[in-house]
Amino acid sequence: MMGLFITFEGVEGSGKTTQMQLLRQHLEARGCTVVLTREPGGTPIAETIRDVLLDPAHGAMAPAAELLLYEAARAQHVAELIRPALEQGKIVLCDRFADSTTAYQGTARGLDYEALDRLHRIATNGVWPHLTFVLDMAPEEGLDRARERGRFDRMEQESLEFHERVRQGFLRIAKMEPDRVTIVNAARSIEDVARHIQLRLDEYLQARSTGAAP
Ligand code: T5A
Repeated sequence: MMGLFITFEGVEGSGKTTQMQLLRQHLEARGCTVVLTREPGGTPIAETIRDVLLDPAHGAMAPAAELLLYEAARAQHVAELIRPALEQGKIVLCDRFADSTTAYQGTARGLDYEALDRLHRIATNGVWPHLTFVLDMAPEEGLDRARERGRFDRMEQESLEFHERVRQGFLRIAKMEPDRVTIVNAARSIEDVARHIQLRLDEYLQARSTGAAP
């Protein structure tokens, strides 16, 4: 697969969408073809699953049902959009991916990590990010940013303790996979965060050009 797959992770309102748009501009200015997408979602079927997952009226959703719906949306997204784009040599920037399931459904909800890993393998079928940015900040600050947009979705309505566990979940993944996952302090200005991301990407592309990175 010739393309480049970059994912953005972090607590609610940490600035993923903002940073993806800036990185797209940066890459397009260099002549790259960039696809922006998100999870859950990215294709019509997966967006329909997103509506079910995030509807505040679905507070009774069982944790296992939640997990399987996130993975179902991912399986469709990978098959229909991400894999074909990577095979065409494009750069795919994705707002959340399997690390979100590990942090939200694993660390925060307490579902079994091994079961999650098996489901990731089925849903992704070998498609895995080359590079991941975890935008790290205190969850209460991110939720404040998200709140300014209006009504909270079903996940945003979870307790602050839940969102703190999510944050710890992402930090755990970054510790386990330091080559793939970069922690970015997202409490800084938009420009400072963007600069950090661009520097890390340039470093990665340099390593890739010499065969030192996948
Ligand atoms: N989920 C998802 C799971 O539980 N399991 C899974 O497997 C997956 C894939 C998805 C929900 O589903 C959960 C996680 C989520 O709860 P979502 O739409 O992706 O929902 O929700 P968020 O990730 O919270 O997305 P948001 O759009 O709310 O947040 P972003 O994209 O991180 O933040 P952004 O860029 O929209 O910025 C938010 C606000 O802050 C400002 C922006 O202008 C904007 O107003 N901002 C800053 N302000 C000051 N300083 C900065 N540095 C700023 N950066 C951005």
